[in-house]
Amino acid sequence: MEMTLRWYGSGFDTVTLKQIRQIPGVTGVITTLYDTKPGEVWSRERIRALKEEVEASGLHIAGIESVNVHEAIKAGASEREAYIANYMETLENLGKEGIRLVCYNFMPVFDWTRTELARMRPDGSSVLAYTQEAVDHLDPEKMFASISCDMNGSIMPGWEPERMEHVKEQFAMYRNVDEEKLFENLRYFLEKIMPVCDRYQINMAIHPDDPAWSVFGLPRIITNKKNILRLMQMVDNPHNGVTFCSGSYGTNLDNDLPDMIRSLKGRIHFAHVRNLKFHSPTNFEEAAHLSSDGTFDMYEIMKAFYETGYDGPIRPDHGRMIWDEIAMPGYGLYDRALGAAYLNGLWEAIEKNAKRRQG
Ligand SMILES: [Mn+2]
Repeated sequence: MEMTLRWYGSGFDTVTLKQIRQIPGVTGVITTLYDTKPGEVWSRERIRALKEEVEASGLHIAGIESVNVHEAIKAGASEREAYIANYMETLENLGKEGIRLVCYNFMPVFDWTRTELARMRPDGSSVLAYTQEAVDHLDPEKMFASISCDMNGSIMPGWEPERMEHVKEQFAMYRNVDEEKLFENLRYFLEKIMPVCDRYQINMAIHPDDPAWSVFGLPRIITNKKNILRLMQMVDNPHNGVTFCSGSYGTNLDNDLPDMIRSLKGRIHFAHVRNLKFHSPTNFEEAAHLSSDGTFDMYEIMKAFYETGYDGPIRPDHGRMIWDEIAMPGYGLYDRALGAAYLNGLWEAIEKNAKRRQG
């Protein structure tokens, strides 16, 4: 495994490459061209410039999060062919620059959903939180407004203003799309792009839906073990793989995270590891990474990665806002650095124990 940190790029991120380089054990970043829109082709020149900037700091690009999938592809609209062709061109350009990992999601209209971006915890830190009750009382357009008020001046991934302007049209696109149809559209997309992935050895890694159930009546499919295994079999190519995000699959307490990691052996190409604290099954907040601060057993999660021979990038996921840092909610430096150090510590202990047992 390689420990990495997500970085949004100069001009977008409050965290610098120099700071990331100083987190012990972090050798790579997971980054993106943050000012590109879904459906746009990423030019080779811009990818190379990003790569050179990262490498000049002593780090490297361990993967892209995300190359976003255009809504027409997800909804299966007639314009999808052109957008799939653009996506393939972007993959080709990434491949030519030696980038081998692309994270994406297939959530209709909304990306991840939280109902609070700064819930106060008893220790004075603030975290992202979710209650189903709040979503049930909100209309989708108000959701955009309340999220955008609270971004600390930043634009959060998946909540870009351009995207917000077209909520109603986007909902209309999914009128006839149920879960089966969404699976079919995803299969169609993956089958089209697999030849490019094969040529350049690019691992596609689908991020789970967050929360792992339907919101606002929209279909969601990347939510549990049964569905993700179905997707792996549907397009049975090792380049069709998974971003295992413990905090997203973990929103549904029925998901047994270590068991899922073991079941997906060989198909996990990227991992987001974080903890959640549940107050009820539909009311949770993002805790510190430490097991005792939340609901998940982080040792068992890391052990499952170790025991399945996982060798891809891991990144700590959303952190708490601590020590008066002002940053994009979930993406400050301090708590994610603590998360990286903690996860590295767990890994070292698991690895040394395993090697000693082997004698
Ligand atoms: Mn995630």
